[in-house]
Amino acid sequence: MPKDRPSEPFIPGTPSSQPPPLDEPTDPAGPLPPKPDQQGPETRSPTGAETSAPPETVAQQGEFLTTAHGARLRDSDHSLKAGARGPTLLQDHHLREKISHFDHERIPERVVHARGAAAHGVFVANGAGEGICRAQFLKKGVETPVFVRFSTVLGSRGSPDLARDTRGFATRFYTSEGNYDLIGNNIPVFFIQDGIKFPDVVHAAKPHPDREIPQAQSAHDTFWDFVSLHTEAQAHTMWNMSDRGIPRAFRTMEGFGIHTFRLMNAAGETSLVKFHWKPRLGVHSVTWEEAQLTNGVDPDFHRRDLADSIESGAYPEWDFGVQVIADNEEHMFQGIDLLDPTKFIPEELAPVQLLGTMTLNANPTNYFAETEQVAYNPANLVPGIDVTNDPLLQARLFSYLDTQLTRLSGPNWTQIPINRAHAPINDMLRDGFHQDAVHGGAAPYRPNSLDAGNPFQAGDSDHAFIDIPVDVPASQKIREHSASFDDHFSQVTLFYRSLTAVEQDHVVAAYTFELSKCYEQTIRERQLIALANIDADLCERVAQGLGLPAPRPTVETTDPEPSAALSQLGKTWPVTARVVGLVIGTDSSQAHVAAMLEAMRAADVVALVVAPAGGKYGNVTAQRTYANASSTEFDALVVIGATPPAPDAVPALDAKSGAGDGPAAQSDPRVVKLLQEAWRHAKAIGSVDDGTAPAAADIPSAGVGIATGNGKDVTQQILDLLSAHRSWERFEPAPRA
Ligand code: HDE
Repeated sequence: MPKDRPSEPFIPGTPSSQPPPLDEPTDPAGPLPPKPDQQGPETRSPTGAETSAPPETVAQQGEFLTTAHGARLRDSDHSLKAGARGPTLLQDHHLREKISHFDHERIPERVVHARGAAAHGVFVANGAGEGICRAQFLKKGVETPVFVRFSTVLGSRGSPDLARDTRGFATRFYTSEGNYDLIGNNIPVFFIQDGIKFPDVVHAAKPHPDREIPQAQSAHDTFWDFVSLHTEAQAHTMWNMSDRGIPRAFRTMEGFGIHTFRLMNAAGETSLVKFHWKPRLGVHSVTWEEAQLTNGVDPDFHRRDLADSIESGAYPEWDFGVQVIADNEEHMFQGIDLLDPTKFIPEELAPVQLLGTMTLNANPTNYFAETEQVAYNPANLVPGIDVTNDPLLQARLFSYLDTQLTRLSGPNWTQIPINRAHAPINDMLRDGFHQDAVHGGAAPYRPNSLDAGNPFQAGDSDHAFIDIPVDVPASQKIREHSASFDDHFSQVTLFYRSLTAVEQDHVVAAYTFELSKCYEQTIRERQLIALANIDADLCERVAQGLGLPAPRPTVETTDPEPSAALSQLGKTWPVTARVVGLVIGTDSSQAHVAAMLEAMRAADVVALVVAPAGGKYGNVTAQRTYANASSTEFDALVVIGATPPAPDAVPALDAKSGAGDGPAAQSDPRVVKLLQEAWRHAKAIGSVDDGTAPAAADIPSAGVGIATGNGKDVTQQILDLLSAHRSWERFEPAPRA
């Protein structure tokens, strides 16, 4: 399945599989093939049968434009009129078809998770799951096609990728026993404990209903009003305020199933599990300032990163794993209520056991057909995997099916190509809008004898889905939650205390920023009480930033054992497809630039040349210019030689870096700005051949994360620095109380 990496030099993102000619083509020819990195859904019938139709023919075929009914069109550029200057005729059926279809191109966007990007891939099981789960796709060596959609929760479909928000991580496994959808997030805990509160939390977090602002963010009164009153939301909110809320890329995010699920093996033994996705590249984030800049300069940052890395052959990979807990009627584990989705299990208490690896290796060919129309459903379960009584999960089992009825216009959304199962479908669901299957037979009911009894119930045969029989405790019909759901703070303290000093500083800054955007002081004061219940120092520092007194806690605070696994810092990871900007001037040594490009590419790093203007510098092609480059698109920068002001520089725009005498005047102000931002964001910076820009940007040559020396040394140092993601040591942690 994995394709060869395209030959170098290669920059992903070209719009078409073939470079366009200058003049409009006029010789009839068939549609161009998709780009090599693209793949559509498998060509399956609505009932899951393989078809022989090549994928590229299922949307368009032949060289001539036709109507939707297949009649060739002589002309589609002019409407049919009574004379060249006369009125348009009602009989123009082609105009009507074209405009009418256009008028109906939009469908409702998802009420949550509207903004997303997706990719095709494959999951390969390592066999470690066979002992706990009978699902076929977990058997050793079994390869299962997957389609994964990542998303933000709050923003509308066109909102920016780097909103501070939770990310959706929805995976469909097209297994031989039916579609299995694991619809999780990049955060292991959820806002609410009971699904009935979902409309409340979403209404609070969405833009205010009167002005419909702010878009795609939680920094507003209604959000903080809700979470400070409904304190079970504090756990999730803390994760949002941490660096997890602003990921560097989808491929550097963890994924979590959140709820506890019940597995059953071939012998009928059951266990309780939490699902995890572990990214091979580590868990990394951007800084808040980068997030804000990126939302302006490249709102598609995450979407682009996913598509580009796949197109360039750097396939994102995750290990799939489970924390396994012995099944028990109480659904408890070491004091943690497994039915409470605002709680997680620290990995130190139950290690994640890996069951296989997922590789995303193809981009969709059509956003709407695939990414927009994919419709996940937590009720899509396969034999061996079942739900628990988590009241949040229970409500989801109703919601997803329901939402698709409106969003995809009727009950036959399972027949849309991206939603078709790869397992045979033999249901007795009939008719409805957009029925694609042509069912035969006389008896869509059972029992029947007219269709010879078909389809038969599978009974206890191997591949039948089993509702795992579990005892339901003696109970009373009641609208309440269990007392064990009442602890809203201890795990929030655990999470906060497990972060390193620099990560905690980010949390403090995030709370301070968000609350400072609220208009109502009472809401800030109320949230400060929640913070006092979490950690006194955190509360003190946020209160200081808001100019308010720090309140006393209202509950008994706890002192939990920190979990080292929760920090994102302190290890090294592969640098695959991280992006380095090589900043050059007109007189930079082309040989040195070419050598560094080669060395970076050999290390699987994407190196982009940032030059005074576009075009070629000897054999080196400029991919960015001083005018269009943004520091936020690079994980590291290397300046090669002098970078004097380019002709289009406007030094006076930046008095600090461009104007006057001294080193600043010797470097283009935009290069200086690139470096200053990279420095502020703790990114690795290198300089070879006496680059003038670092001095102009006031960057100390012996600073942490600064690489100097010859090109070879600098390359190695940059790769080493990148493997740790950032040089956070550059900054002193803020003083603690
Ligand atoms: Fe969702 N959620 N959700 N959710 N959710 C949807 O389904 C809903 C919840 C999650 O990329 C919707 O097809 C309710 C938890 C993801 O297409 C909708 C409740 C978790 C996605 C819906 C929850 C999620 C959705 C919107 C409380 C993490 C995007 C359109 C009972 C485990 C999937 C759609 C994609 C999407 C409802 C709670 C994750 C409206 C009512 C908990 C990743 O049906």
